[in-house]
Amino acid sequence: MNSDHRVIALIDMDCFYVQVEQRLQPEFLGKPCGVAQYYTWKGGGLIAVNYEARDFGVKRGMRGEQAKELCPDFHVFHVQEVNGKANLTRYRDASADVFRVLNGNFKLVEKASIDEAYVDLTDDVQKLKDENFPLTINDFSTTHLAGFTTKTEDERIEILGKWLKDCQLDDEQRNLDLVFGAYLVERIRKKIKDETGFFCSAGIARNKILAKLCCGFNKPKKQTVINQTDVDHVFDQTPVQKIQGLGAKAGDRVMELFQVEYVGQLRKYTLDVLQASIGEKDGYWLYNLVRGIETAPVNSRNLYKSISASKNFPGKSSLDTLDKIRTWCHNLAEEVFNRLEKDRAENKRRAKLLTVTCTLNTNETIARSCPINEYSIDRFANDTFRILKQFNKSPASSNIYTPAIISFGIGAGKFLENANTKSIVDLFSKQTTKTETIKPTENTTRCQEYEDYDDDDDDGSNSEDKILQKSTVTVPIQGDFFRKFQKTDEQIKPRPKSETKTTSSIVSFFSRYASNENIPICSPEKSSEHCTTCSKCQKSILVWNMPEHEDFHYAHELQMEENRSNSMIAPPPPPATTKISKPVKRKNEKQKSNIQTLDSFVNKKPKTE
Ligand code: TTP
Ligand code: CA
Ligand code: CA
Repeated sequence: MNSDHRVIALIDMDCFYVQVEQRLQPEFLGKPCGVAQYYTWKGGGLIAVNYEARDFGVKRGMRGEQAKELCPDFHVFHVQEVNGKANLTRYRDASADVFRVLNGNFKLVEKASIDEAYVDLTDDVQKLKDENFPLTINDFSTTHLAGFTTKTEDERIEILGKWLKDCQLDDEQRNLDLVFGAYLVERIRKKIKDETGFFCSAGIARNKILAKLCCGFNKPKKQTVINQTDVDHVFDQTPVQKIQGLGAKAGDRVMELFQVEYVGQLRKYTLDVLQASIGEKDGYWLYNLVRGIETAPVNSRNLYKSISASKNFPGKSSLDTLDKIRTWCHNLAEEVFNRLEKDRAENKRRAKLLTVTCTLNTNETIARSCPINEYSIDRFANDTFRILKQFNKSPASSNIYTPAIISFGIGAGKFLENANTKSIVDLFSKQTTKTETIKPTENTTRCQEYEDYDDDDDDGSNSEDKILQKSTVTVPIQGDFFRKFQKTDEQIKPRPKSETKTTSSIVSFFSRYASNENIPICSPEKSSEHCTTCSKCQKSILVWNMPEHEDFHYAHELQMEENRSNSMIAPPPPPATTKISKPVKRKNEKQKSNIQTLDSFVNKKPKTE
């Protein structure tokens, strides 16, 4: 399929956690509210703020008390705590409600984070087109066009009216599919609201990157379309870092290398120069992207890759006795167990690998894995305890644990799909009596996270004595990455065409920087007692956000993988000199609407819905 003819939507819930809390306590609907973690210093740090509060200048990362100074009526909800740690169950459940609606209505839905999803609408659009489905301006009550600023509802209707007419009259029908896509998204957003109570916003475009970009243009409760014919104009005003995949370091590098600020400025570079500068694949991807072409598919993967629970124990709260460690092994095991059981019932799969990550007060971070033979709190807790005990330097007879643990987490991953839930117990019941040996892997520190674990040979068979070692073993948190980064600084420079040569780097340019992209970090003080350092991006993350944070990495890594693989099969790019047609009307440009003629838009068949 020619990717340029796809219609992709990105649907993102508005101030999600706040809406989840308001659904439970509707008396707060319409009032300025936020969600804070714990009841700590100055009312806790805000991780979500609703739009009523944003009007007063309240922002994510502020303290509850600070918000109240700006907005005296501000109400703070607090993230639930179980066993002294934050519990995100109610947000995950609410997310599942939303995904149920999306999955019930569309075939291709990809979970991008706890509150956002990509939907490929191409086939649904085609069906509407085939039946000449009639549309009027009334079908687009919350739709906006990227690149057009409208101050009043009259202006919006005027511009939209012109858009509907132009799309219909355009012989090449470059934007017509987007009209139908926008209609479908108006409908599904209403359905989400009706069935879950939650408002959301959306972006509609020809590809995921454009859809993600424009989703944020008109929030909340609105949707934005980027016409393919307006991409140049929109990109001329889009800072490089606003593009998914070009945020953080990757974006910095691109801006520095090519001396650009806005995406549109990259159009002046030929394919050869881009490829010579940042590698064959990434250069090709970027060349196409700046022309509005991007082919990453929507993958209908809605499940978490791992289920984990973690907790920080800073300063005096560090775990320095075996008793404390045993207690917390049990608490975290219980959380992981409950979520795994729920996941098994809902998703018919089971996790094969348990990974324990822990940071000692020597600042060493350790990760060890062992097979999961059965879902059991005691089993998870015992395995975790056994792993942690291996790093204890105190005499075996003592209750003291040294060095003390300042953070640890348990994660279950490597899911076996379509697992027969009954047979899981049967499968392993005979073997549970055997003595399990969990030996430490080599004495490594600062390992990669378990998502990177690579045990391709494991097909769910249950080798009791199998010691699953981390294939990638040791990856220093700092060192290789930064060395590579510095090397890159020197090596990657735009070269004149005459000097260009194609390169095929194993580690592609963007994948080196990908992990810093659009990650839900919490901005409260980095020294916050509830922050932990993500070993993938080195950002300070609130402990209870780690599961979602990991999912963001996962989603992003997938995205980057797709970008890479798709750039190989993307259609050949147009020559650098190809002109892309400009939109006729621009920002603030008044256009005459003829609302009466809009009823004739697309077709005159009576509406059936
Ligand atoms: P977002 O979609 O980034 O934000 P939001 O839904 O609150 O607001 P918006 O209307 O601008 O989309 O994140 C979704 C939820 O994820 C958010 O409600 C709370 C949680 N979250 C964190 O816990 N920490 C973070 O750093 C971020 C960004 C989000
Ligand atoms: Ca959101
Ligand atoms: Ca989001």
